[in-house]
Amino acid sequence: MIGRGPLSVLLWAFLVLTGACQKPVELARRPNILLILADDVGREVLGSYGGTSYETPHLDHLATTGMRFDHSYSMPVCHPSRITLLTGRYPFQVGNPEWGTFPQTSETQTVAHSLRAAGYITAISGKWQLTLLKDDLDHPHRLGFDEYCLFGWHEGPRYYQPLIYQNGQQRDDDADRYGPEVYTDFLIDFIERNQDRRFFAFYSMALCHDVTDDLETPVPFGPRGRYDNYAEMVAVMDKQIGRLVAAVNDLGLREKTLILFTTDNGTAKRSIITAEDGKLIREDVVSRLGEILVPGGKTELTDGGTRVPSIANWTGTVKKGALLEDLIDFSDFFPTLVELGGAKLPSGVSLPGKSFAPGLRGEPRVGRDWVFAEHKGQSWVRSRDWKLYRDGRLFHMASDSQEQRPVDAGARKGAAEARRSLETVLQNLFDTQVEATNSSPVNAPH
Ligand SMILES: [Ca+2]
Repeated sequence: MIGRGPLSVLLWAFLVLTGACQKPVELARRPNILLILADDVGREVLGSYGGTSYETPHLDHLATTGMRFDHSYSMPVCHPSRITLLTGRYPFQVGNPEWGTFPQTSETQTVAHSLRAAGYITAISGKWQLTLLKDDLDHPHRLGFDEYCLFGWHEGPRYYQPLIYQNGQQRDDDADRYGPEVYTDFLIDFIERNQDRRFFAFYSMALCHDVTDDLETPVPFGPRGRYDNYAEMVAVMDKQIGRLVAAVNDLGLREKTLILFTTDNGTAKRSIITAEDGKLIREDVVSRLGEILVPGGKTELTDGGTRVPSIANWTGTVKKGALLEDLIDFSDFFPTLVELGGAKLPSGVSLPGKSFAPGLRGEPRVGRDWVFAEHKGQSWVRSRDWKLYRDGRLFHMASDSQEQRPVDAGARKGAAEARRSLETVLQNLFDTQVEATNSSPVNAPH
């Protein structure tokens, strides 16, 4: 027992500050982490978010037996979301890496490295997009993943007759296989092999992004004689997630495993459906929220592009049917996983995100009253109700979620105060970033 003298007070303060008092308990409760990142899936797609165009039973079950996030924000396109997720920093803070690249200085500072250093075995399956793997097959390993199974992004097909690299080699047994089955099989095998260890399994889904559009010859059709349409891809996305969850169930690991689902940006506006004479044909993607028609919002900095569905499910820890109203953006995943994994943040860098682990436990979260997104040099910060673009446009999102009417200071109660507050956030963000270079994001395929 600690006494009451000055030295004891100092000892107590030391133990609290270093986390030593709580460490044994927290270490024992460190979960496996199954992070599922779908591609091009907006809120309106999921039944649990009110979507009525598609059936998403497995995701809806994760939501009803876990927690939905109401204010979860990604970047509006694939690559910057992945940069932010893995580095914990916004793209402009790591030098605005060009499309399909990863900043070399951050290679050893990813969330995968942090979890590995804390004893986790790590794997990623599906989409990489951070280099052309044919030129650098060690890249996922260098970024902290012990194992990988990833399609050759912009090198070949990701769905039918896929081109897939696995742990440093190109697979040669996939000619008759369907990519998403391969990616899921790999991750299930990884989880089964490591069921007695703590694992970080990152399912970076190919679905529901359409086929690649920059190869000389269009990639192969599936059995339908065309490419799968968006609804068909949503169905397979949900099915593959169901397979993964069933595997975790079968191993009896649900109470030891946090399942986190999110998506890298909103639904695509159009999706490639076929190819005629070598020319790709696209169709619009429009979904329903009951009577409301919702066009895909990918590439836009609007809610349609950035306000994404997110679900946390952790049997025995996350309350069933809960709704998390905390503001969350992609920079928050890094500190969250670090906290839950008993890991450490990388030294020498400042991360903008805050852990939402308290929210998962039903506890109040401290320190985050804004989120950020950027795309092609434009950016915004927002609270729940207000959104300020760096070009000065202010929107009252609570009453104008479609951003139809910029608000002038004084035109609405609270507008001037919101503008001042968010301007300060923007100023601090851009003043404190130290690594930005003059390079700009490039306009490239996703
Ligand atoms: Ca995407």
